[in-house]
Amino acid sequence: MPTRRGMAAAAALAAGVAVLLPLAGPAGAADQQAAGDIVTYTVTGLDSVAERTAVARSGVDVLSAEHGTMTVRATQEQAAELRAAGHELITMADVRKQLRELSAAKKPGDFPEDDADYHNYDEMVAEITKAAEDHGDLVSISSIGTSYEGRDIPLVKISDNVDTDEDEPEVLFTCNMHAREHLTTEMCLRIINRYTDDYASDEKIKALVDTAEIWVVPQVNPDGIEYDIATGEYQGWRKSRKPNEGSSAVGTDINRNFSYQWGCCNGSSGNPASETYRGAEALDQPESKQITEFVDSRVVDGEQQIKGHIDFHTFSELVLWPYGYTTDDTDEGMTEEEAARFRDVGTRMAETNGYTPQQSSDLYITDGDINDWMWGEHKILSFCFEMYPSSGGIDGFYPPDEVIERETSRNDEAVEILLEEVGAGGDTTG
Ligand code: LU0
Ligand code: CA
Ligand code: CA
Ligand code: CA
Ligand code: ZN
Repeated sequence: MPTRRGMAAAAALAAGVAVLLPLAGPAGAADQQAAGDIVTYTVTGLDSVAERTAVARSGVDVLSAEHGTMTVRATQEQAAELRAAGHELITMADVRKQLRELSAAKKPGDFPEDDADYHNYDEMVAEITKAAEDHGDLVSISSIGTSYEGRDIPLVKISDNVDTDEDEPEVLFTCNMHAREHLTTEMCLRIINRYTDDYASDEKIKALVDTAEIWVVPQVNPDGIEYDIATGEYQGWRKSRKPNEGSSAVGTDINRNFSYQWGCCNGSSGNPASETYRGAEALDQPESKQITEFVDSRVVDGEQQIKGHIDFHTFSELVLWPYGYTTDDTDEGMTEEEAARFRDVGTRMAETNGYTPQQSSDLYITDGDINDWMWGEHKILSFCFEMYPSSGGIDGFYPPDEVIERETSRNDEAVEILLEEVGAGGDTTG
């Protein structure tokens, strides 16, 4: 446990006494470390939510948090404060070396040859275009709008009678909102391919597709994704690519930019240099705004048609549900029954993929995230899946492409459970 002095130091940090130094140049983890300003550490011995939240609120950038450890990026001052608070910090001076090793034979604008099975933006577009060509009766492609840099953000719909808005439960899957979480694009592509390629041969898939309307956004943040792979070396990039007025720091954390309880609760940062920067105002990022507008547009005759949602992230192997902004199980718009349903569905999904199920704020407090908005605004059963691996440093965002098949198929059953939970499938035992 932190000392009393340590707790006071953590409280001071939470109050915003420490200021993140502006990042010089492209804010990849490696560059920051080279500049000597910000260093990646693993903080151990964080056994309680209060301790993890105190670390998250200290202004450091949380890379991951699981089972009593957090991987963070901190200034020297922040590191000193955390040490004074009684925490053990392990330096990760080899992060730059790791990124270099992970980037072996990397061509600008694409994944390293070793990781060629990952889909960049153009390859993602080609893959969904092929699905639509192969299964014109089941797939239609539109766009939720364009990213800051002007890329289309494709939206894929899968259903029988796909060009008709049928009276069926609708489900939404979103992927790769955080740029470096490339495994999630593969997750959305798997869902698209599975629910189309297997339609003719798998009765259960057919029943689900026939009785639901499945929406998929494989890349919420195409600008960030392309930036992360733009050079010969991975950038460790997380945020959008929209510049910030009055700051040299680029980008906003799209998953802190949604409008439900935006910026309410110290679960995001007001500093543009922070990895969890919430933006100057809610929905000032085209990516979050257009997701919001699409979901709003699914209110038909006063009823939200989308009943279930999973936003895929990496990493930590977790199934998370709202609210993120409060550690309370129930709050405005979340009754005990509703919280119990989240826990029940989340736990059942987690039993199939081996992830740890928990309320989002058990990880750390977040405000302005997509799941809180989906539920708080629209009562959509909305989960965040943190995919493989269960732990790691910066390398956790760049698993080799050999794991794609195993780690995406790992969620097949969980996806089915969500579809069935909202009423798709009916009696499929026959
Ligand atoms: O946005 C995040 O911080 C997520 C977790 C929340 C959805 C609760 N973790 S991530 O950034 O490491 N993918
Ligand atoms: Ca490989
Ligand atoms: Ca249909
Ligand atoms: Ca419909
Ligand atoms: Zn993420």
